[in-house]
Amino acid sequence: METAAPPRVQALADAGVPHLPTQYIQPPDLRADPSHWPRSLSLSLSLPVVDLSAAATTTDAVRRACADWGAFHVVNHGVPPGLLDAIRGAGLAFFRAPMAEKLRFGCDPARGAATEGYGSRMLANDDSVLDWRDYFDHHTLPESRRDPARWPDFVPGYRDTVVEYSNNMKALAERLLCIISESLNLPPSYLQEAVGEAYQNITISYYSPCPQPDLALGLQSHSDFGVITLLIQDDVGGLEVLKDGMWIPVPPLPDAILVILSDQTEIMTNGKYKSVVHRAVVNAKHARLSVATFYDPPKSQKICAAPQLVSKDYPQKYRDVIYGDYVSSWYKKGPEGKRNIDTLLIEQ
Ligand SMILES: O=C(O)CCC(=O)C(=O)O
Repeated sequence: METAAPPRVQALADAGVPHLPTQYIQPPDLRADPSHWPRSLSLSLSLPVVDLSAAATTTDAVRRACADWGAFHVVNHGVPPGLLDAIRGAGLAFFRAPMAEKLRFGCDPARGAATEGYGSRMLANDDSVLDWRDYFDHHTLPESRRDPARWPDFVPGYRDTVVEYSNNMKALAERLLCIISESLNLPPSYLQEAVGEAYQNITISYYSPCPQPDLALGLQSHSDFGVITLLIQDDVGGLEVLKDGMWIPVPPLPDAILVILSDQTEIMTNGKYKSVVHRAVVNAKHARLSVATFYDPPKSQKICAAPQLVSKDYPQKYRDVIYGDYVSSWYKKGPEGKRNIDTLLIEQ
């Protein structure tokens, strides 16, 4: 939940604070360690790129990427590059606008965690270390939740761009869920039907230049709690995924869209595909922008392992869960790593 007057990271950065305020200082074991970067680069570890136009090989490539990484880039995805530029441009225009304009669209503190609007704080509890990030969250699906009047009115074309982007991301997420289902020998519509009516939020994150980037995180380590996240970033870089205990940078790939598997997919696939832990690091010189589109079940939906993926040799890994309960517990505990999904583990 937002406090009445949340500190805006961008305001701190614009004021030129020379040192990182204490609330943003991560404990040493959670800080980004630049010494990891050359190591992962020298191992040439980089996220798979899947060509969605290569029909013959796409399913196999998705299977490998989901099993090995829980994340992958897609290219030739059918979303016009101009639309990717437009949503990034709209976001940038919002964050570059005067603070007074932005504050007219501030998150409503009375409506709890993850409310729609301009925010700076992910969790309700005040004592957690804060992310060096501001964001704008849009509720975009189902259409009954979509109210463009809650989105900025001072950036020309902003609202139309968000609507068009939302529709394109819905179509792409559905297409990907078909391919992911097929990659597990499930009927193509399996995952989409198991999810039910899609809930979609679009979060534009803005990471201001940070006075002491080695002490802070733009966004702390987490796995997403829904089904699938589609992410685009600008050309600055800062996203990292955790693979085999090592943080691997995910440099921006022009016009590609990053697919991130989230916790409900891990539950539905009985752990055959894992949600990926990721975080955003910051830097001293450049602001960075990303746009994350979350595809989630309704809060009332019961999520469980696909029966076809449960056997004597491969028993059910996670307890069934009502999605709304999962989200509440995520917000109560905080994201740190994947400990939320771990609470559903069934002792074997
Ligand atoms: O900014 C990024 O690259 C990561 C964003 C993200 O992980 C999120 O919004 O959940």
